[in-house]
Amino acid sequence: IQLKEVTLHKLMMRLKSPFSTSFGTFQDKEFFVIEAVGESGLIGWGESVAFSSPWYTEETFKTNEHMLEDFLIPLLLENPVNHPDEVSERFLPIRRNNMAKAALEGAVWDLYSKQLGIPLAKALGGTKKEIDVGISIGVQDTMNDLIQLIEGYLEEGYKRIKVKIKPGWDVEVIKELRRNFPSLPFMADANSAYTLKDIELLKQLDEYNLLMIEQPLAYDDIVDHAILQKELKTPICLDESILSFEDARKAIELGSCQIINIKIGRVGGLSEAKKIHDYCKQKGIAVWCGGMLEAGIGRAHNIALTTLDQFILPGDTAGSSRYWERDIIDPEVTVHNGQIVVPDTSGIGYEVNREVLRSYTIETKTFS
Ligand code: OSB
Ligand code: MG
Repeated sequence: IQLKEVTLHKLMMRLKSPFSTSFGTFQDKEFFVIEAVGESGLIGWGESVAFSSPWYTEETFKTNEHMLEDFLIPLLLENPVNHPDEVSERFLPIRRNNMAKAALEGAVWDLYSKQLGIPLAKALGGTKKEIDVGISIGVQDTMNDLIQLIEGYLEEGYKRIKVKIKPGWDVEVIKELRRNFPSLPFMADANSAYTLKDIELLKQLDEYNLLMIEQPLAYDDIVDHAILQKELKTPICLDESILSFEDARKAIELGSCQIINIKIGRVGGLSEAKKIHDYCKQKGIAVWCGGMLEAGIGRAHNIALTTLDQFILPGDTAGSSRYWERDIIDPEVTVHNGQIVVPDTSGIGYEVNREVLRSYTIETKTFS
């Protein structure tokens, strides 16, 4: 695979409704669509997932731009790669900046599978024809708002509900939800809002039969999570703490979690995501695919990854209409009975709609 030209499309898309977590609220999403043109003339698409502020990890939309322009794109234009797995190897001299790396690597994976004429899911080794999905709901103003939202999403068929919690919006909320929905498969995501000082509060969550509690403690911790897991019946799922295969191996070894949320951007690309998946399968650790409020291209990559067989729990990859007035792909991603049908055409399996893409574009830059 030799890239002839890479275009960065700088986009701004507004979420239909703001999304709140323990660390902040999102509404406008700035990101890059990466268009990588191969020597064959075929096009691979990638999407950067860092947000505008460094709240979730240290990366931002602007650090992604800097890394892509000044380091990553030049490294790939220089020489061909034989396989997409070589992209992350080529990027090894560059520390972290995983979301920038993943955005470009994703475009190469799409191009590679298009050159082979097979779906990206198949190129990754995935076999599922449809995937199960859940939905992640941000912190709401009132309990009533939250209950109504959940009822709506259950009607749409989502297989599990994730609610965001934070100090002051936690035990009471979970208790009320369990009272209202006695058999609902649901879970809580704290996005690192607690410390071990809150252990009594976190232990109270054990009473509500949650599927898991996601990232309760610090974003860079695996030691305290291991201490906490010993005190809880509820499985801990790590998100922010897992940035690589090595992180996953160490967390599993320490007993810091029983479940891992794999996000392609957070771990630096599809090749690393697959490595983590394979290791978790070997160790009997369940995984699911997390989300970064992606537009259609990122969503398509998530769908392809989720076809791997250790993705045994429903992920956060909801339908396009949960986020956007009009997504940038055709067809848009739709969910029926809590499932997304995996496309069977080559590459990511969705067409980028140029007209819609242009309508959200602030700037484009081409490198060759
Ligand atoms: O922790 O998984 C998270 C959104 C923004 C930042 C972090 C997270 C989330 C979500 C939403 O939970 C996932 C999605 O619907 O894309
Ligand atoms: Mg999370």
